[in-house]
Amino acid sequence: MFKYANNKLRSEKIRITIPYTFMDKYAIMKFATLIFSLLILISCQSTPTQNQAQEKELPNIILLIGDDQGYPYFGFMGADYVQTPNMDQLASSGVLFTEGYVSDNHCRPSLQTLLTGMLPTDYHSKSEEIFQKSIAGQALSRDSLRQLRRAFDVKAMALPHFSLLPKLLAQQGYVSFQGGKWWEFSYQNGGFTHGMTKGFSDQDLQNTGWFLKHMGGEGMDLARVTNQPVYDFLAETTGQPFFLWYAPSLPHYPFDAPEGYYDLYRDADMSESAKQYYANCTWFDDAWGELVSHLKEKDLYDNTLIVYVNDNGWEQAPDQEFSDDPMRSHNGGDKGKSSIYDLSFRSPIIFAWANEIDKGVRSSSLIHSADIPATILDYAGIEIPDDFYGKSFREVIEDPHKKLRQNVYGNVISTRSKDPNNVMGDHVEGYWIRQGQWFLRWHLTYDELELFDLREDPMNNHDISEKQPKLVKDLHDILKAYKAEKGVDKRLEMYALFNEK
Ligand SMILES: [Ca+2]
Repeated sequence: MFKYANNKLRSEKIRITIPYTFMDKYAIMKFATLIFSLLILISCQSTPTQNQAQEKELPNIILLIGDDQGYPYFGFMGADYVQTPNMDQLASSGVLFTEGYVSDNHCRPSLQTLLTGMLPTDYHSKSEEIFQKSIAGQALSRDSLRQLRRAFDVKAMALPHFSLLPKLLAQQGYVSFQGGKWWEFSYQNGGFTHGMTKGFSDQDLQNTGWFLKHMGGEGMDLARVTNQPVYDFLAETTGQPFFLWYAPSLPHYPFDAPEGYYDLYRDADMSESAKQYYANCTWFDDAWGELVSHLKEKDLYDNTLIVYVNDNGWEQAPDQEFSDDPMRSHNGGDKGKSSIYDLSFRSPIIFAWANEIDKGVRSSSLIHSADIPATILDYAGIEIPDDFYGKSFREVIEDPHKKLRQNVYGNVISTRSKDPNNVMGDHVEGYWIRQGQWFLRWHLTYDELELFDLREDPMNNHDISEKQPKLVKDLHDILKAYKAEKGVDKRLEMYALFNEK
């Protein structure tokens, strides 16, 4: 594990970080006070023995979520030019699904899937219904409607109406903590018992920097500044099974890793943007390694189910230089984030639990990120709600030769713009599907239908649709059926309303 507390730090934000040594002392003091309080509490109360036995059998659960981490850029995925020792350790300590896919090409909808087990299009259909009910019978001007709809979206007012992972886990006595990126207003709004993101006022939304509040506010300090709120939560809730949503905004922009991480790449034969991006990848890895050390120190590691997934893809090969490119320095290469290519959706997915799951297993089974919350509920002994799209992969984790999905597919409502100055992208209708070695992209708005052979062409550089008309038709038919079933994604109507005038 790397330690850079004494190095000269590169980012302004990090310069105000409390050194780890002080943090540790502070944590020990708080922990000692807490233990003392608990001892007093235990002497006054007795917990039913049955509850204690039941709680002991439940695993703690950590959902470890990367932000803009391209699937190739890990040591365990074969990238010897990126240093990710702690993630390599995690991948080898459980079952690694190398062919995992997330539900969208950018963060918010992809994270909503992890929270609700639903596809983004279904999530937004239900959200729209809830909004319509909330305004039923009111005569609203178009302007008032737009303002109400925007507030409803930004404050994630539909969310409490869904079957949320932390709330479901609470049925079995789990306490839960939200840390990191969080677009859903506050941790309480997502059903967590504890968390970092506190929400915001209407006034905050008028101020400069409101977008940072919208992205997660206080939560954005996780890993980039400190893991301490997580350690405080674990100390406060000792003895109860916990669910931890650990979603640092890393390796996401800004590429401002402390100098020690950048030094690992300084003399490497690679572009400047690659050095900066990989330094952020190592920063994520190191924060995770520090949390693992803490769990081991507190004897919590062996009974913790750890699940890793990233939110959306990213393209940054060692020789690609994006430093002076306004679009790609914020979004990476064209095949990654906010695109409709394999790299935009693919993520390694890892399940590790020292007490229960076999080590060193690699599976090429297709798995969807919506399967993660379903699998977590299965391990926690909780029934999977009917509105979940995801399925439990527990049987595949126990027997990795099994296959539960023949294909994975989905739709997106935004992609990169053809206008190089429009870094926010265009609202579009787009679909994608992975089956076997094939990836088909259907950008309906731009009238593009392309097929790629991932075995020959993992970066999707050579469209072979003309050579495989039957396969293209079959895959296209699956997507047409999906489109017919789902109808127009409600997000397109919502953004059309926002953009009126
Ligand atoms: Ca992201």
